[in-house]
Amino acid sequence: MTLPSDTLEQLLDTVSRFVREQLVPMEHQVADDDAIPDTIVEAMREMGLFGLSIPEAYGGLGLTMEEEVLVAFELGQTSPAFRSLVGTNNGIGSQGIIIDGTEEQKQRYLPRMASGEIIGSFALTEAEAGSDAGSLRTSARREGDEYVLNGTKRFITNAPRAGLFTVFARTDPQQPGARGVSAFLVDADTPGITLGPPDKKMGQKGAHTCDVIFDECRVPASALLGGKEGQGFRTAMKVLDRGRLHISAVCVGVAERLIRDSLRYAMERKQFGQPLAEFQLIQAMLADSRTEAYAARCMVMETARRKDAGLDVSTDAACSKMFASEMVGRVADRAVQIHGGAGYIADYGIERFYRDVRLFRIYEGTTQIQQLVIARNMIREVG
Ligand code: COS
Repeated sequence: MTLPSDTLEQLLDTVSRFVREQLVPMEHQVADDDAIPDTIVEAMREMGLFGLSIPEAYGGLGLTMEEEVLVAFELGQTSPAFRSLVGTNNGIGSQGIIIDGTEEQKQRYLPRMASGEIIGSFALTEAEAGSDAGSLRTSARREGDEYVLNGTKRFITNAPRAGLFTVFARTDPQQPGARGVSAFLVDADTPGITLGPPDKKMGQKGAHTCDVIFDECRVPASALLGGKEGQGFRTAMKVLDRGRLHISAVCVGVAERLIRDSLRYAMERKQFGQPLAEFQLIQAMLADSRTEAYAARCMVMETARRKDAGLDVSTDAACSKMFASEMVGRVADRAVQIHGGAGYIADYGIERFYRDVRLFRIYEGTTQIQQLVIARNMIREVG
C-alpha cells in the first residue's frame, strides 16, 4: 500500500536522522569489533526496519518497492553492515515466503521477521554451486511426512544470527538442473544443523556469513515452501530479482555518502595554495561520480516504479544491479584518490568503504550473471 506522502517523508526523515546521529558515529567501532551493538539492533527493531517490505497484515510496514528503495538510499549512507543486518528480513530471507509461501507459512514466520524477533537467512549458495545455482547438490529426501536434508551451504549472510533458513535443496535427484530444486523453511534450532565458523571477509565487518551444514536434518513436509516440489529455483530467481533492486539502491546510497565526504574533503584540504576542489582534475572526478550516482538513482527509481505497476523487471533489476554496483566501485575508487594518502589510512574510513563496496559486484549475482540475465532476456524477448 502506498503511504501518504507526509508519512513517507516522516519515515525517510527518521531513518536519515537515525543513520546520521546513531549509525555513522558507530562505523569505526563496528568495523573494529566486527559486531553491531545490541542497542543499535534494538533501535532498528523499534523503528520497524526489519519489516519494511513485509505486508502490514503480517506486522510489517508493507512499503511499495519505490518506498523501499527510498529507505535503502538512506540506509546506504553508512557502513553496509548495518543494512545487511536488516537486509535479509526485508529481502532474500522473507521474500520467498511472501511471494510463494502458503498462508500458514506466512502467519508462522512473517510477524516475527517483521519485528526482528527472528532473522531470516537465504541458503542457496554451495561450494560448487555459486553462479550456477541450479546445480546445487544439497538433497531433501522424502520419508513419510518428513524431508531429510543433507548438504552444506556456503557464505550464508546472517546465518550466525538466523532463526530461520530458506533452504534450497534437490527433491528430485533425477533432475540435475533447476527443475529438481525445492525450497524449505527450516527453523535454525532443528537438530542436524550446525554452523561453520564466521567467514573472514575483505570488508563489511559487523555483517556475518558462514557455512550452514545439514546432516540428516529432518523437517516436516509442511516446511516445503508453498507446498510444492520443484518450484524452489523459480522462487529463488523471483526473490533475487527483487533483492537486486534493493542492493542497487544501497549502492546509490553509499555512492552519495562517498561523494559528500569527497566534496567536503576537497573543499577543506588545500594544496598549492588553494582547496583541492578548485583543481579541474579533482572537479572532473567529483562530476563523474555525481553523474554516475544520479544515473543509478534514476534507474533504480524507474525500475521500482515499474515493479510496483506489476511489470516484469527481471531485466531492469539486473541492469540496475550491474550499473549501480560497478558505479559505486568507481565512486569509491575516486573517493580514495581525492582523499590521497588520507584515503588509504583507516582513520578516515574511506578505505573501509572501498573494501565494503567490493561485495556489491559479487553477491546476489555477480556482474557477469547480470550481463547473462540481461542478454538472455533480450534474446528471449525477440524470440
Ligand atoms: N523469475 C521467475 N522464474 C525464473 C526467473 C525469474 N527471474 N529466471 C529464471 N526463471 C525460471 C525459468 O523460467 C526456468 O523455469 P522453467 O524450467 O519452468 O522453464 C527456471 O527458472 C530455470 O531458469 P534458467 O534455465 O534460466 O536457469 P539457469 O540454470 O540457466 O540459471 C541464472 C540462470 C544463471 C540466471 C541463475 O542460476 C542465477 O541467477 N545465478 C546466480 C545466482 C545468484 O545470484 N547467487 C547469489 C547468491 S544468493 S545471495
